Amino acid sequence: MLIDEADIIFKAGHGGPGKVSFRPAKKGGPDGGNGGKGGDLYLEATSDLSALRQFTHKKLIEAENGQGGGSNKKSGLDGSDKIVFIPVGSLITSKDGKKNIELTESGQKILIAKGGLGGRGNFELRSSTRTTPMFAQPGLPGESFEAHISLRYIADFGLIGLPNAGKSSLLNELTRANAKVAEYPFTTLEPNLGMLQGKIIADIPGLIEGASDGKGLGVKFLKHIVKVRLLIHCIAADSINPENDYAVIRKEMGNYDPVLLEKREIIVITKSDLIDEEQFKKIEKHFKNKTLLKVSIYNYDDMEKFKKVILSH
Ligand SMILES: Nc1nc2c(ncn2[C@@H]2O[C@H](COP(=O)(O)OP(=O)(O)OP(=O)(O)O)[C@@H](O)[C@H]2O)c(=O)[nH]1
Ligand SMILES: [Mg+2]
Repeated sequence: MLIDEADIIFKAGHGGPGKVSFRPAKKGGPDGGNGGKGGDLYLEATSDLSALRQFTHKKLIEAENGQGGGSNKKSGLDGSDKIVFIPVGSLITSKDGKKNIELTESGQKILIAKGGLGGRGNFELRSSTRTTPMFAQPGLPGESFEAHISLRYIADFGLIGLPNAGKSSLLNELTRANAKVAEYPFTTLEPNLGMLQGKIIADIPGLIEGASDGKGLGVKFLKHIVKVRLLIHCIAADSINPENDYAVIRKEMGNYDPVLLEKREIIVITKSDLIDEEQFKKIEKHFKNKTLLKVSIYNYDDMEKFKKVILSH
């Protein structure tokens, strides 16, 4: 199951305490060092959509605390920063609803909670009136951020179509994604994302008749199509009835939300190596006034042309 929501507390590191210490000599003055700073906590967007899974059992994520100061004016080590990977397209809302942060680009990094400052040791706390402080400062607590994270799919392009149409294969060819491909339907159970020249392509699990009523993997994925800028509707070249394949998907989209039917789309006849030019012409006749493209993952020129067409949108 794809986790697309999570409640989580992010806590930056606590500053380390300052040290109270004195030089061992007879009249030894104060020499307690400062505490180290607590680690900062960052969120970084990743193209791995399943990244929210890490929060299924963890509700609190903390950066490291700063270490306490030592004798001989030795400062404590700073706590190391922590980076938490969050799927691109996540919306992070603070529990009080006041802060909204969106991670829209893979690699984007934000500071979500700042580490607390270390406390000063008694060496630094000396002054002309207080030459031998018997105390030191505790470190300051790190910031904490109580967040609700919800995953939204903001892909530029969405590969849609019946199961087994070759959607994941296209994603793998176009991007460095490593989506599972197999010769049976419903291979893809959760959307996969890939990046093509800075644009995100989503491979959406196959839809079937009745999807809008919850059949197959159904509605869960129709909602993701809403966010996509261009639909790439995949139809297998060796289908018995390509026109019907197309109509089935369009019907489900319309049933779910008629707005989907107004989205820009291109139609791609996949696995075109399985048919000849004449058969393609026949298919073409059924899709007058539509942008139609044939593509085979085994044909380099096809793939290059396909890339150009989608990137021009
Ligand atoms: N001959 C040929 N076979 C292809 C091509 N593209 C994909 N296939 C095959 O078609 C089958 C289905 O491919 P997938 O990429 O898993 O299809 P899918 O649309 O992602 O399927 P689901 O995830 O089940 O919806 C696999 O056996 C692929 O090897 C192609 O261009 N030519
Ligand atoms: Mg697939």
